[in-house]
Amino acid sequence: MHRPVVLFLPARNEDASVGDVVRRVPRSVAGHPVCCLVVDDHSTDATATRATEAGATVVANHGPEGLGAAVRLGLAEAVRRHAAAVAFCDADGEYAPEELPCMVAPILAGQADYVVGSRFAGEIRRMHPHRRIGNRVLTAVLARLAHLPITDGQSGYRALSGQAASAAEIIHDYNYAQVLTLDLVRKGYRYAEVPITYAFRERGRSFVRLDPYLRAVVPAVWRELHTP
Ligand SMILES: Nc1nc2c(ncn2[C@@H]2O[C@H](COP(=O)(O)OP(=O)(O)OP(=O)(O)O)[C@@H](O)[C@H]2O)c(=O)[nH]1
Ligand SMILES: [Mg+2]
Repeated sequence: MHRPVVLFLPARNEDASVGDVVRRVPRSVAGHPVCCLVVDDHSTDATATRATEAGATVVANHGPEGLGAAVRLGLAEAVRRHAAAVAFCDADGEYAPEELPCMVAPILAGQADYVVGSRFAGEIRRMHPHRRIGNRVLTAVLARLAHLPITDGQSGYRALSGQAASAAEIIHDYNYAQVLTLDLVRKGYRYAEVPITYAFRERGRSFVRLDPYLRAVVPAVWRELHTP
């Protein structure tokens, strides 16, 4: 019996889109059954119900803890299920679950341990201009810190080998984007990018606000870099 590929969706108040995203997840990838999890943080809407109706398994944090904490839990659940590969993407429809096979292919082939779906190497159907600039600037900083030709430091579509998932440490609860990459690269895991398609969310509400984002991310990156 093949080990599963786990795809988890962090979700907070995404009942308008989560069901559709779950239904589009492939049933299997390269002979591996796909297990779809939704990591819900006590959403105040029908996220958990819509996710369950669509066929996902819902796992929950103890309270609203943040996106970093949600990804930490998703990775732990995938490790517990002995996943051959684990991927995650937003539940808001910005990323295509149909692209899961491309995301995990370098991992299943043994060529990479950590794959980031790059919107800038792929196709961006819609992204606000200020977001585009912000992504470019933060990506340039991350590429420099990681000493890698990273083209999309803030992508919400990523995949890890089972080993990388069990070694990954996300040092703050707020988000994962930069600290997860620095953590895995510094531990020697092999990084790869694949081009993906992206379209800015049409429904629901983003958790990203520039000021709190930078206030949380900048000190966390500093701490990550100074952790032996
Ligand atoms: N479980 C959980 N999920 C969260 C939390 N905050 C955000 N999410 C989910 O994580 C995913 C990414 O958050 P988004 O708000 O879409 O962040 P973003 O993609 O950078 O911002 P947009 O481009 O505006 O969508 C979405 O599916 C959210 O519902 C949280 O505290 N807990
Ligand atoms: Mg999003």
